[in-house]
Amino acid sequence: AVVGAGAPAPAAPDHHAKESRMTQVIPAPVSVTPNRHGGEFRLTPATVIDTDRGARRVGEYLARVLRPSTGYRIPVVDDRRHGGGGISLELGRVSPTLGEEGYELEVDRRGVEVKAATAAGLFAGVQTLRQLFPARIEARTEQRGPWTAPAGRIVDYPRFAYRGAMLDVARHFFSPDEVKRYIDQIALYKINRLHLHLADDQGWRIEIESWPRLATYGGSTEVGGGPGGYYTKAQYRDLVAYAAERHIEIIPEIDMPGHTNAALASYPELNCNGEAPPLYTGIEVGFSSLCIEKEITYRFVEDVLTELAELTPGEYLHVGGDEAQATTEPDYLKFFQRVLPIVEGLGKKVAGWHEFLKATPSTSALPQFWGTTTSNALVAEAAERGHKILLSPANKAYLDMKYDANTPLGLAWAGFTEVDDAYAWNPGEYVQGVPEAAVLGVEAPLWSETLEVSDHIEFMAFPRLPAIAELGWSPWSTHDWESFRTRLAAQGPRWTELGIDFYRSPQIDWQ
Ligand code: TNX
Repeated sequence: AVVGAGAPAPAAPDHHAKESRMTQVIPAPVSVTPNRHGGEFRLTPATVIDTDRGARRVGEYLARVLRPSTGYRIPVVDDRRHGGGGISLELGRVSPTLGEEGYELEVDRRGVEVKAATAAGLFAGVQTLRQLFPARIEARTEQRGPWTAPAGRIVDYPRFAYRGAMLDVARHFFSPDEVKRYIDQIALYKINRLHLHLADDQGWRIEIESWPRLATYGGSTEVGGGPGGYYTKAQYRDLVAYAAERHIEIIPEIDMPGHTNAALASYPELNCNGEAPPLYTGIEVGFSSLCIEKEITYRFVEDVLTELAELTPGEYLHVGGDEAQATTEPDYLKFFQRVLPIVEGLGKKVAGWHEFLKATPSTSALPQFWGTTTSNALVAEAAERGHKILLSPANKAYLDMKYDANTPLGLAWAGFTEVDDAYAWNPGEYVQGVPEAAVLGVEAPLWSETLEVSDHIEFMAFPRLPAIAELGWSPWSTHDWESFRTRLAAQGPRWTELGIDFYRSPQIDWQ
């Protein structure tokens, strides 16, 4: 329609704003059907969350999101007889196409109903529901309502099983509270794996009882020479449980045989010459290696991985394997031919940076592709042999790359990565010879050479993490930059409420 010149655009009626809220969800759901006649659900002081017994924790989680901003009591009950009129989280029979993590979400005047086959599915539905309420629902202090969600129906399930984030706690140490903060943030976008890079040249961050100096000495500093730190086993178990409550599995990585200076500095006997190097606080890579010919190296690896497996309910242990420039090629192969069976013996699957494919692990092993080109023979051959591949192309998914030349944090070796770069690739046909069926999923790594505090994590992860999360969750048919940038703009006020210090990319018309 032609709007008269100079006439101000008419204010959108309220229900239009709410209808559009239904289509502003990130990651984009499989199908969104706003109610044709409008209508909305409204939280009131009488609202109750009604859950099945097996979904009680999801109900509690949702209540903890909704209580501070609304100031309502929002009790969580598992009693169908209370008469409805609230939010119901139902485990039960749903269409098999929803799979393990899918959900149906129905909003009408009387209530909200989320249905799924598993608690994970309900949890995903709850993340969508949060985004249907006004942004100030995320505030941690009491706000004014009205607390409305638009009526309609969403049916949703993920494209890929693995939707990951990685945090490097080795270059700079992040406290358990900082890690929990990031867990809360990534859960919003249906990320279901958190890979923790627990050891590198600059620091060893997990208590290992059989080799105690790894943490107490090897963890005593970080890039720049700060005090570093490490997680005690109790703290680490608590992180695993915290993540699990948010349906996120933690994948621990001990990088080897390179990236091991912190271990080599802690125990002289791990060095071929028997001498411990000093601790390292710079940001070079590729200078350290475990001693391949010493038997004690394998006792060390076995002890460490055994203790790590005990701390890990999840299916994977990540053994690194990247940038082993200080290890000869034959030594590298020899090393992994000893180490891979150790992981299998612990009943875990092995994950590694894609170089470890040189050692031809069994097809249950998960290679993580981090290259900057779309052709990689090792990875294509692995897909051909039957490996599933995890995709973290550095020039797309590395959250530590600078956005542009003015970004004060981050590195630039893989190029600048603006929001559109992070969003503009299709994991299902990205690496030559790796078809969609061979892709387990995507992961957005955040290396911390330049990052010291939560603010820094947030500035690099937001808004690119939601871009990678959408590539991992949403069907390719929903992929659309214009739609994404509009939906991203609507996240800004939510991040402000959550205290997330995000990068105001000039590509987005922030609300
Ligand atoms: C490469 S990618 C690394 C890390 C660095 C990162 C910085 C990979 C598997 N290794 O050691 O921290 O670049 O972007």
